[in-house]
Amino acid sequence: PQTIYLKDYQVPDYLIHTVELNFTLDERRTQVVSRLSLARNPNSQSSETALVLAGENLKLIRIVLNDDQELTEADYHITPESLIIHDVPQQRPFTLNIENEINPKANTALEGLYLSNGMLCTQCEAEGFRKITYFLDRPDVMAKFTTTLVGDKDRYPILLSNGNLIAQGDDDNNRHWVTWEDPFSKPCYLFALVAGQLECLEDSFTTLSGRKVGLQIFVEQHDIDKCGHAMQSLKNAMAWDEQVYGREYDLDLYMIVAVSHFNMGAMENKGLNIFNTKFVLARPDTATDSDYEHIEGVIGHEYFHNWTGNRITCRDWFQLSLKEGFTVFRDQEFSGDRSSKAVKRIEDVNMLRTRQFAEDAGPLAHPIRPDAYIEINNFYTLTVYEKGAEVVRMLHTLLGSEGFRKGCDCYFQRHDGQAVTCDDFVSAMEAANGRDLNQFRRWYSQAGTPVIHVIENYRTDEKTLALTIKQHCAPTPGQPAKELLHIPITVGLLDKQGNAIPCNLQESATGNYEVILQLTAAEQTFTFTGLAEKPVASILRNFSAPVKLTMERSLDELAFLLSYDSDTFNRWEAGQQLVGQVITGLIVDSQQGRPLNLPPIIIDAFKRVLSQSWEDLSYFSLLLSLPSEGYLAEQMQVVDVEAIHKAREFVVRTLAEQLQPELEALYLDNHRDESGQFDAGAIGRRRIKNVSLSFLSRLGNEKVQQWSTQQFNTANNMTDQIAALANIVNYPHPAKQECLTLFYQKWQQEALVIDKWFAIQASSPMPDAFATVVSLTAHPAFDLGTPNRVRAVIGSFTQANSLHFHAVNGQGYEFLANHVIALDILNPQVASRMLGPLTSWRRFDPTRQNLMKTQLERVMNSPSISRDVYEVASKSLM
Ligand code: HT7
Ligand code: ZN
Repeated sequence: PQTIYLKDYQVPDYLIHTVELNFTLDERRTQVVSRLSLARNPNSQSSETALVLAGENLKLIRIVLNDDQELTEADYHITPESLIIHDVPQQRPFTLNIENEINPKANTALEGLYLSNGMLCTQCEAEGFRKITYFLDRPDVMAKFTTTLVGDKDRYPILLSNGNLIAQGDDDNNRHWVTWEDPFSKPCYLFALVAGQLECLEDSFTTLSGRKVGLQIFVEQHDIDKCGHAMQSLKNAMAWDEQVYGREYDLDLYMIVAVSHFNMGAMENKGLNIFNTKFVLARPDTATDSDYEHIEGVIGHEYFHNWTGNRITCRDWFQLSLKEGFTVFRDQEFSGDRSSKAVKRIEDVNMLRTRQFAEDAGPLAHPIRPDAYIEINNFYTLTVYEKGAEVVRMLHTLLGSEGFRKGCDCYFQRHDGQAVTCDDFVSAMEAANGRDLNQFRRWYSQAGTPVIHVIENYRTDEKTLALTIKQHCAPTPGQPAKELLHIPITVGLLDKQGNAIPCNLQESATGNYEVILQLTAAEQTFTFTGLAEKPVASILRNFSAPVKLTMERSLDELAFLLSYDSDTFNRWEAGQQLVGQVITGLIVDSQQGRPLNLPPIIIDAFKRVLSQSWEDLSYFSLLLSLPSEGYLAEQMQVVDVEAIHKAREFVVRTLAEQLQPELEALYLDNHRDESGQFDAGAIGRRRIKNVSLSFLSRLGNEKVQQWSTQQFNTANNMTDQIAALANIVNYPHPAKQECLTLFYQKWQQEALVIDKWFAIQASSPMPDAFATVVSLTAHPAFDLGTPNRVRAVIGSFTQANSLHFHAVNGQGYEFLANHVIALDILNPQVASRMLGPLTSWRRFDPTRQNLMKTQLERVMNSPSISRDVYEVASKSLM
């Protein structure tokens, strides 16, 4: 397979001004007629005059040039990936009418036009449009689209595409047609069509300038009672973007369609978002509080793309983080404003540190703006999205809210209607703020997670605290030497009583209680003055940069910060460090066969947290949660899944034993039926109650088992029901099979709830987990063709069940390889994502390394492997 390089970027040789599409819809034989108005790009750098259109799996029927010249086979050449027309007008605009056929039913890759539960829908990002018709399928070719859909009235009563509905009518043979016109120029990856039997929830939103926008959410009939939250989320997002960024919606209609077969979360097609049902459908009894929050986040994300992605798009796919990093930053802030800023930040950092840091330290590490790819679908990564968002967040930190907003305004004003680069974004920030961000730009080109090492030196005689900070970044594939980065490090100081004290730097005594240190050199010393006693420094507040912070901290100092730090992120982080250090010690004890003991400082710290009264109960529940097994694995040189599990479980169980009365009281005090209430208080009470139940479930006592069964049987909301079921499945419980059967019977018509049923069993630490997973893949409701189901079973087992996936007999690895090979034939995109857990083989002991490599090689050598899977497997073996 061919590698594409950023350095080879050239402007398109031809531009497309308008596109008129006509679809005659049919499950097996959809006819596509496309009329393109084209012209040679005056800025083309190439002497090549042939017109090369991208196209895959298309049956070409005819091509007509300028309405009168039907091309013959001598005039063009077809390859598996393109249509090359040898001779087209160079000096004046011309038209091409192309007619082709496609087979949506055979499209199991879910890219292009495909079938989901009888509904026809499209997914064109990144390069799916070329599976619909021949086109200049690249984001810097922006055109105005008019789309006519013709279909059977019974089968396809609803016919949707981008923009505004401008005409409709009836045809013969019980068919009807609708024409949609999108007034905005767009790249073809934002094209969408949907046709099917759909119900619609309607509402409206009046913009700041007084325009009324129609809002429509389309779903399958049985889901119409689960759209209310998505609609409210959309209205919240529209209002937020006006308030925070001054951005209004620009069409008269905003449509969202929920489909059950979808490769990712959702897609921001102009005016016609297509969503995975998982991020639309919610009813208190079917969706958890976290589901509700994710729905609001994803609805916001896709809505925010209208400005950051659609109005201003990417010049090429290397610039993906321009729209994704920025839009994730926007959705994170939106979610933080809607719920708890503290909790949202911790959740985001948790995910970054466990999953993105691992990606950045592995064989597939790449900068947020990659410089080469084989298959672009493999670059919708945590690095491009989540680290990309952290880079935008650092700009926000460095420039301040106002400066950042000025930079955004400048970016929107300069580039509206254009396809631009990450560099253009940074330039707008520079121009609006009079700042030089040249060193900062390296964040876009450099892979790997920098390590920041801090050494403190307090001088009683001078009343100063000097922080010497070093930065270092280990080599990553293709980048042996790293450049120095510009890193904002937010710092606060606490006195012995835990009060904040002014941070007066030697060179600028501002008297502020917080300061942003600008680390730009390999080593820099920052000296704080006027400190009569040694303060406790709170460093990297709010996780101000995506780095690993190392410094010597005693357990006492961490316990102090856990009690007093006013920065909610660092307060939680101190608790994580405190417990993390202890678990790390216990892992070694376990490996060396020593008895495990929990130091009293941990129990005291938890007691203190438990004894305080907390307004934000979701935050409280995070303070009580231990670092995950994934995070602990990240801290180890050689990952030992068994020792991690054993040590962590020992700590949870001991805490449950030592704090049983407090945890029981917490459970009982917060156990009430507030189903249907989604205010912070009700959500927080459910969280804290279920965290307590999870601790107590480790004790295996009958009383707690009964609490779980009772909660399971009586819960009127999915948060409580699934939390109870998780405890019943994850720890020995006499009613396990009965509860699983009851749950399945109750929810078998609700695919998203059944996904939870699969996922819980696949991620269980119980000894029979592997046998269970194997039997789940033979369950009648398991289907390799449904990505949500694949993620629920195979994804949960391989990504959320390290203990069993990494069983030393290698059966987990073989299981994954078998499924990736089978899945690759149907859906390469999802297959390649599923392969991820095998790529981290270097992190394990030699036995496991060999077993994992053997399976990766087997995948690599399987016949007709896709480009997607080949790229991941081959790069991880290099
Ligand atoms: N921009 C969207 C990306 C996406 C996608 C990419 C590849 C294959 C399928 C896909 N579905 C959606 C989603 C987003 O980031 O908003
Ligand atoms: Zn996005």
